[in-house]
Amino acid sequence: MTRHKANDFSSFWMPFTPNRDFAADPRLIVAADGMYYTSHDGRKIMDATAGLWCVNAGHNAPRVTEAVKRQVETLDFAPHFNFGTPQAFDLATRLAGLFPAGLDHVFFTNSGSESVDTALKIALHYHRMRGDASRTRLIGRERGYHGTGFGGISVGGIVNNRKHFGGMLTGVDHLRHTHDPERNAFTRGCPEHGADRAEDLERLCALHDPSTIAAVIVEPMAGSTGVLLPPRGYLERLREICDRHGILLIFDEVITAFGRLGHASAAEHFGVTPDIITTAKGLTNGVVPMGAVIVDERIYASAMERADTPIELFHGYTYSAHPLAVAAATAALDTYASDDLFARARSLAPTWEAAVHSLRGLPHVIDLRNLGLVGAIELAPRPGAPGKRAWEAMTRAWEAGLMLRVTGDIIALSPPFIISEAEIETLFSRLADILRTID
Ligand code: PXG
Repeated sequence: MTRHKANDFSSFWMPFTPNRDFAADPRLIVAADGMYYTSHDGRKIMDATAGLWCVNAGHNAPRVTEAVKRQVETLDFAPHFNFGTPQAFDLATRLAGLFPAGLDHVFFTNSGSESVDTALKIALHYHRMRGDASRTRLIGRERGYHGTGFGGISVGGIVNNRKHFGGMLTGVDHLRHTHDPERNAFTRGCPEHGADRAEDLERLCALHDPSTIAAVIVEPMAGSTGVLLPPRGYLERLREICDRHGILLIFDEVITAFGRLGHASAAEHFGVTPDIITTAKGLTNGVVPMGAVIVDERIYASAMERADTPIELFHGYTYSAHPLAVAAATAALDTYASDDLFARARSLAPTWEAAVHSLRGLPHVIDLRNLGLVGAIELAPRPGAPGKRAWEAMTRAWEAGLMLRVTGDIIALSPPFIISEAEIETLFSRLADILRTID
């Protein structure tokens, strides 16, 4: 006897979704190619968000699809505890070459959340290896998103992601966020005001003493909490203060790595080099789950030289460097390189910026932000119903053939880099129509 019922929407407990409402208005996807999904009712839906900021080369990128097919037939799985695959070493070497000089060693994970936990653990481990075991404090930032592991929610700064889960990491503190619409609304690119917020780190050093602080983790551009761009000079200030006090700087580049800002990394884009970079998402073009943590030479060397056990780092995942993920990542990097997609993102950015800011003056629009191929439209919340207005925009967009992401009353856009100028125009004219019709 089967207990299965078709479309029983309660069996799958959906992530970050109002589960109780979904069945009444399900948005189901059955196929994808290039810039478009196909919905269950056969409609073409433009992907204005590259899935969840991951499908940077567009869906069904031929090299990636082929590589995964080939790989599954050749070597479906191999362990990387005490054994290895040649392709994983090649991929790590290649990744090291893509990130700033000095960031030369790669630890493979399966998601952004795991990359964050891995980076935090490596930071703590580094200080211990150096005999500086009092450095245990981790500093995050308000409105930061670092995934949903206990490490990530502890350094993260989103109240709903934290308040229900008690027992988070202790010894964590937070910088203030940098979002300042009063002074910076409608800025094109990075805002003018707010670099001084980096001085919060000096304040926390004075409060806790730097000798207790292991690492600071920030998203160079905060994506998930509504596209909060770093004020000009802010990241440079953070780097200086970290250097002054021997604190490691971690950039969480789960969203920004692999071309989103027109370069391989935000570190390259901003010209600020952290000690550790966390990645995931675009690493495989979203096709197979994978993350990677890119680590500075000094950190790796301290583990290799000073560990007093044969295993230098007691950390890893069954699926670290999973062959299918390695194949997908290798093919994704091939695609980015041969189609020059980071340069394409860079060259589309001015058109994209003009399109984002063309929405100025439309009903409810209180701020517009852009950087690289990222855009945000912040709407005034409905009195007494925060988030409802943007939610309605998202559901109407789906009906109109457009996939958007919303967080609170902010609409976030992050299309695949293969988007054409004509598609940018279509996207924003559909969006403008929607903004004109919601109340
Ligand atoms: N760090 C950052 C900066 C992220 O953006 C994670 C870590 C966690 O990655 P995983 O792979 O564990 O989910 C993320 C994830 C959105 C959205 O709508 C953003 C993310 C995930 C889902 C939705 O902005 N970012």
